[in-house]
Amino acid sequence: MAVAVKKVKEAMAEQDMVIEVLDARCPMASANPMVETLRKHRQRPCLKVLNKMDLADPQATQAWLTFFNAQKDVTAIAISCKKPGEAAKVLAAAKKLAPHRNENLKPLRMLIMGVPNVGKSTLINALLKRRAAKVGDEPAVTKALARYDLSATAILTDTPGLMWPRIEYPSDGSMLAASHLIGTKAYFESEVAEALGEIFLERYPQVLTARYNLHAVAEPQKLDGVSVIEAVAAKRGYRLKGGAFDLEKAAITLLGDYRSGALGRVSLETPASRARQVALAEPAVIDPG
Ligand SMILES: Nc1nc2c(ncn2[C@@H]2O[C@H](COP(=O)(O)OP(=O)(O)OP(=O)(O)O)[C@@H](O)[C@H]2O)c(=O)[nH]1
Ligand SMILES: [Mg+2]
Repeated sequence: MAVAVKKVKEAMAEQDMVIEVLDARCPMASANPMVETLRKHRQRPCLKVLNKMDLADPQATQAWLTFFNAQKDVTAIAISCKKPGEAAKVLAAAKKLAPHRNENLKPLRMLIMGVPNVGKSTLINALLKRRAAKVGDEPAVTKALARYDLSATAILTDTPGLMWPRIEYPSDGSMLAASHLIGTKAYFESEVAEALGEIFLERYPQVLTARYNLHAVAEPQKLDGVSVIEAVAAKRGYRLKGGAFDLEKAAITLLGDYRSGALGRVSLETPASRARQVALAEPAVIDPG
């Protein structure tokens, strides 16, 4: 990872702009703060691509686009790399963001950055219209920087997914893990599923009720992340030998249902929930009078 960071830092000097791929379901939790630091240091504009929009809540995505588009030197768009033709939007927006490039003489050089498994290489393949970069539904598929000439006027550089040393908010860690943006060895599925259950209880309780018959396991006011997992186990008939719920298995099912889109188009955060999260985490200011 340290080597990859060093290489990306070096590469930034020879790029005109950054295309930062974010997960539309959790755009801020999936934003590596290093991307902003590095690109600002070199004064490079940034196209934020909210990818996997096919899985995200359209209302939340719209709110995030408004949020990011208000930032300096930033354009934000939402796409689904898996839908044919959508990647073209990326190139059009990128060209607008760096108009100073004289297309005939100097090609536009775009550095694709983002956390693991967010869809960077899928985006590259969609732009190239061929399977040039290796992709896979697990973090850390791309191992090294790779340059792809899209045309005489556009060059793309794929990068390995980068994580940063310290995730400031624990809830960001849960969102990253739930969305399969970090490797399964780095967390306990039961803990992440519990956190995901809490988010769903707050944001989409009706989805849980419809799919897992939530109210069969507890009174509405007593529901928490664990009861969501219990509901999954009850609904699916996951039991251990003694008859207790197999919560481990149910946790994996809940995560799988979220990741596959079986729970519908859902987002784990919005600009408003993010603002609340930041406000709650801030230490209380004591007025010395
Ligand atoms: N549903 C959905 N899945 C997508 C989309 N874009 C990419 N994926 C899937 O996400 C997974 C990861 O894609 P990659 O392109 O390998 O991700 P990456 O960012 O290059 O990952 P690393 O190389 O590991 O950093 C694959 O299973 C893709 O099929 C999208 O728009 N929607
Ligand atoms: Mg990749």
